[in-house]
Amino acid sequence: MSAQPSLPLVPVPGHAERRAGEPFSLAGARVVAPGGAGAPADHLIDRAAVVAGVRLVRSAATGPGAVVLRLDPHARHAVGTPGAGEPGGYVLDVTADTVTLTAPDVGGLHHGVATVLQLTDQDTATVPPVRVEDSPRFAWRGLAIDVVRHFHAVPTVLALLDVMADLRLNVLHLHLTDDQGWRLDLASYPELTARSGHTAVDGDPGGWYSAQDYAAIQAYAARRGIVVVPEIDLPGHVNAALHAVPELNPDGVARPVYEGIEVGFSRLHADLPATAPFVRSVLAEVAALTTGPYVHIGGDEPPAMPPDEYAELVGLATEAVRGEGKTVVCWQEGARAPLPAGSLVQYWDERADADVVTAAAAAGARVLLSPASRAYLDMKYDATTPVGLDWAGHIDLRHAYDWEPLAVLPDVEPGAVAGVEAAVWAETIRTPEDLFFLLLPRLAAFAEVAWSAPTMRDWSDFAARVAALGPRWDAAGLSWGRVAGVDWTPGPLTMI
Ligand code: TNX
Repeated sequence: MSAQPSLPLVPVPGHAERRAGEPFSLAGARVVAPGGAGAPADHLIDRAAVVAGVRLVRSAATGPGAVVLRLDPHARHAVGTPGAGEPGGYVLDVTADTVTLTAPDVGGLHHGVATVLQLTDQDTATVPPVRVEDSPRFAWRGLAIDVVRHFHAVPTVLALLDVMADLRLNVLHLHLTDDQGWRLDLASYPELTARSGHTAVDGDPGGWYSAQDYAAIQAYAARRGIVVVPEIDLPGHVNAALHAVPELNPDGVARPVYEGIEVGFSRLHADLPATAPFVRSVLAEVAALTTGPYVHIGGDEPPAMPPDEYAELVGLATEAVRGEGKTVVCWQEGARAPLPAGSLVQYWDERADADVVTAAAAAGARVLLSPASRAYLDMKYDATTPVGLDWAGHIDLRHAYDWEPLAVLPDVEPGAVAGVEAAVWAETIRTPEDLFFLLLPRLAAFAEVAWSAPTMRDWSDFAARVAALGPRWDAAGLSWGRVAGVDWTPGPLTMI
């Protein structure tokens, strides 16, 4: 929209203005965070140490040198943005003397902290004087990562959580089970990881999270305002379970390990006595280990089975999740089965008939938009990209940026759209370098689609702002794609 130089912020905020005056120095600053602002304060202290090399201290003393984080139900935010009613907004005032961040909810404080960190000059540890009023367009701004086809160890997930927080993303969806492996250790069925934890695509090394690892990921995420959603994929995509638990097979014989990347061949059987106890115990334990309010039950790409049997198996799963007080999330295929009111249905497959999703939304489900041709960041950038798939096309940076979520399913009421979620499937991703190379810079484009008002979005403005993130990714030791269309020459943006 505007041709004026922007502050180097991604996603672009609803309103931001550069003020006259000297910058605020983070060196020696105090963080004043009364009431429920402890997690955002920790977020700021943790990240300021890494981003700007400063050691901030908690204090109750306001006045010059203070960074004040305050929950205020009346915080006025987001002038003119359509998402002004969504949680997560904040108001930020930076002067030479103080930084004042107010938000009506904790998420807003986290997002304001991310803005402070992005504005921080890494060399001088100073923040320019600004006023920012901002709020998200969509409440759910997610990223799904597949830790099954190839495993991503805890440090990689934590590094990813830092990148997500920086981009104001607030949901990490972990795809924990599939045909190739089982990645969460459960006391109710220890054989799942014992037998299917070490396997992965092409015989590559696998791995799994202990309950402690999972707790550590969730705690780190919470400290950055991110909720973790675990996915146990069923009734298809279950070969790892069929390998570990023989009783889940009609002949009682364990299925062999699967190291390929085909889909749609494995399934649970509703009529086997082992099936219901398995589904109930696994989901109850996963729900109990999960601090957030959601459990994802998969439901995608079931092999051919009678619709009644599919509905019965999905019903078993939704009842188990509901019984633990959690909200159900499922892939779009799950909408073929009756779902509890308030469930979330995740749309991904643009080749399939979307009527089932539209009907579920009309009946009270909320919709997550993950259209593969835009949001599947495991797609190659172009034909020369050395990793990634291309079944949903190529996604260059501009293609990841220039799309309108509410046009994806035009028959779904905008009010039924909970948000958007990117996904990165790991068939071809062997290393953290592969992962971050596919995510960056496209995750920044996705984050702006998720956060910013359509009227604020502009490709060439984005291309100028995203260039400022390259040196930050370098400083964090992350690989990323120096893709065409952006002038990645190092050097700060002029801030006016
Ligand atoms: C589709 S998304 C899948 C995954 C694959 C992915 C590859 C979904 C619900 N199913 O099993 O990994 O495509 O891009």
